[in-house]
Amino acid sequence: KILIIGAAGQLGSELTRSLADQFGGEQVIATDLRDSARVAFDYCRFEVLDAMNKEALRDLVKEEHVTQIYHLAAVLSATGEKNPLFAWHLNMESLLYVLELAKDLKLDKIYWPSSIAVFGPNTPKVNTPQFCVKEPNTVYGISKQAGERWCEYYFQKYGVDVRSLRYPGLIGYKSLPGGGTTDYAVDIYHKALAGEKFTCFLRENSYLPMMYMPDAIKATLDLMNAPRESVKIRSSYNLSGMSFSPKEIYESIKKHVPNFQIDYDPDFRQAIADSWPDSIDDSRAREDWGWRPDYDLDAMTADILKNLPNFFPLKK
Ligand code: VAH
Repeated sequence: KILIIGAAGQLGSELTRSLADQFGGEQVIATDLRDSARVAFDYCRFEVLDAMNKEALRDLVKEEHVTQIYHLAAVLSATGEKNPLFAWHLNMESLLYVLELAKDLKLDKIYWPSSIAVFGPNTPKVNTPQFCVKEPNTVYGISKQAGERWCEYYFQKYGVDVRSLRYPGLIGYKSLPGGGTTDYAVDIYHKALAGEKFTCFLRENSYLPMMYMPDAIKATLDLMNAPRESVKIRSSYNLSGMSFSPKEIYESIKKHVPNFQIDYDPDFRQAIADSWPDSIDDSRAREDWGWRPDYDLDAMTADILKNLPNFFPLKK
């Protein structure tokens, strides 16, 4: 059975569906902190689970004969800066519980998401390489870098088959903007469709690596379904879809919504964005397990503008 921790989050709500499609809903146990999330999981089992409750996690894994865990629960970059020690504690302790469990119970595979947030101000900004200086200056980035070290340690020392991707900013239409620095690129579509002006919390020329959610899901399943020996990087793979600035995504939307207006009012998240790369070299993911993105900015914009109104019916 497949257990997803944090299934109600931005990535989890879409990845859980794809895992149920691949393995069958009866093989998937979606868990999240909030019982209110249950309604979204009518196609698989749902259980309330606090990622910090290691006893409850162990009991669930043993009782249900779980063989794979997708550990998606984490505090994201912007929210993390408001509560650093809580973010560190949740992001790190919960990962260690999962890795220990995988070692003790010899679980088949573990998935844990990393992020371009592992890179810092002195990382090469353009075509950031797989191996380079990483001095993240956000708690989220520090926890992702430390998490990558622990994943590689548990693989090398105990043979735990844990796999990871350094996601760029993920953009989808099936969840509302969250505590991420890249979530301006989710919110902008909602504002465009609501006929409202969009105030962006980043500067117009803030280039960031981004990815449309269907590509992120494809990359995750491709990595997890790859033969063990082809997964040569056990920290976390660089992954790239596209790079764009707020100005560029605005222009892309404007082709469909001609009178859409934007203005820029950078806040504390600008410093976070400035510490991250502009673009990512994901050649190792392409070489090792055949990664290829499908979506560019205009294809993503067309797909979101078409589908978002059905998912979040516009307030009349
Ligand atoms: C965040 N969406 O903004 C996440 C992601 C690269 C950004 O890790 O925190």
